Amino acid sequence: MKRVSILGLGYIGLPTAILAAEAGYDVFGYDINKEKVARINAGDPTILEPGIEKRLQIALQKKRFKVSTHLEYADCFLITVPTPFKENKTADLQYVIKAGKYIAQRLMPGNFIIVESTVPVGTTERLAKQIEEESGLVCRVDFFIAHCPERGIPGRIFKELVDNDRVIGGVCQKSCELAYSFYSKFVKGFLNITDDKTAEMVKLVENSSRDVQIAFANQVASMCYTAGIDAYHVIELANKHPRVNILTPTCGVGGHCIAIDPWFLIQSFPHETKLLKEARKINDAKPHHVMGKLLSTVQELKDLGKEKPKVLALGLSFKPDVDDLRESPALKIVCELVHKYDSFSLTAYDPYVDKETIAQYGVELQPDLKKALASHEIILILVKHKEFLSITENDFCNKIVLDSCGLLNDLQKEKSKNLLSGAIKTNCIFDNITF
Ligand code: SAJ
Repeated sequence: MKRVSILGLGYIGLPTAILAAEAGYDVFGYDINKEKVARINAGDPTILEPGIEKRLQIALQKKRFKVSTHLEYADCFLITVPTPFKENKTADLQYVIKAGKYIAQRLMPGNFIIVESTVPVGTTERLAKQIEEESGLVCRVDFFIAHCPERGIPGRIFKELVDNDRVIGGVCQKSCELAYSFYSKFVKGFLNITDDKTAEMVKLVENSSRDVQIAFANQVASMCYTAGIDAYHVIELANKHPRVNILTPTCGVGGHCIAIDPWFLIQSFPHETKLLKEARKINDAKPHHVMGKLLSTVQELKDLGKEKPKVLALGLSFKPDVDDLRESPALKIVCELVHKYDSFSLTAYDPYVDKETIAQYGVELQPDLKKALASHEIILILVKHKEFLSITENDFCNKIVLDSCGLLNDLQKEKSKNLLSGAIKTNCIFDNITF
């Protein structure tokens, strides 16, 4: 196995392509987006990930990696295309199906296909049948296929793709062997061998498990809010138990994985997924709770005679310390507040996203954190970027601070107990602590 074609050069496809090139494969990246292809070929990775720019440029210079809108013949085809869901919350497999079509046009006897995209249980088998029909080749005889779901978190992709254990789900022994041989060149984690359906299920239960755990954290937060106690402090103390690990309540669950993958199980197993549906409902409701809290705070301020309060939203990406805006609850909250209401003005600050990108959403981005804090009355903390740990007592003095992700608790821990004593009121969204 020498030549590898990777279909879909996004958050997983591109770093995987670079790792494969570094491991000595001749890697051909394929993407339908012409602009992206041109930028990647010019050494611009198009995504923010520590070290990616340099590693991409080296792979290009060494001629180990080429990117095109044309799919190259290869020994191994790797599918890393997105699998979003449709309006009715069922999996939209159009990109996987199209990837299968393109591969079928190039497939040669002995070739091998890996599906890394997250898919409903049974998809790899159906894709194998589709490719058999379209290529005239026979699966398990002429070509081989495995589902090997990715396990990488934006912001730490290179480390996680190398260090994490993986699951290799082949449709037959030879498929498992080929996938094992491909990954063993650059993965240090353990390569667990299983069948395709098991691998599909493993990936979906991993992400669904996280969604359920986040929903639990969000419910803890709601209970603490009603009880008038600090949820983040409660969780911190509960987590000191050796077998308890409650996650962090936030303004919602975003990204392309955790909020979507449970639906692939709900679609396939409607009677066995009551807990998953409830978790989705709880997590999807979070942005609305946050907006409700902001609106009532604005009203309180107006009742006190403030004409048009100025709100600063901190953080827009879907999670801390990344530029990724996909399905971001913070962005959703900010867009809805900006476009639906004119009783207050709202601008945002996020050190990871650029002004032009955010302007497309009709949102104004502040260039300087400290100046922005000084010129706004209400601070709505949406994402806990590490840069916000530089906020001091003075910055929050005489501000109304609404915290939806536990930054205040971290600031308080990081510095001193009385750090935020200057704030006139901190209506932490799901904790009711006044510092
Ligand atoms: N979130 C919370 N509270 C938490 C943790 C996360 O509200 O305590 C929110 C985040 O703010 C974010 C969303 O959940 O909006 C998802 O973030 P995440 O960090 O949990 O996960 P992703 O989407 O970046 O990546 C997940 C990972 N899966 C698991 O941790 C089980 C990653 O390993 C997968 O590779 C990825 O999905 C994927 O592509 O499937």
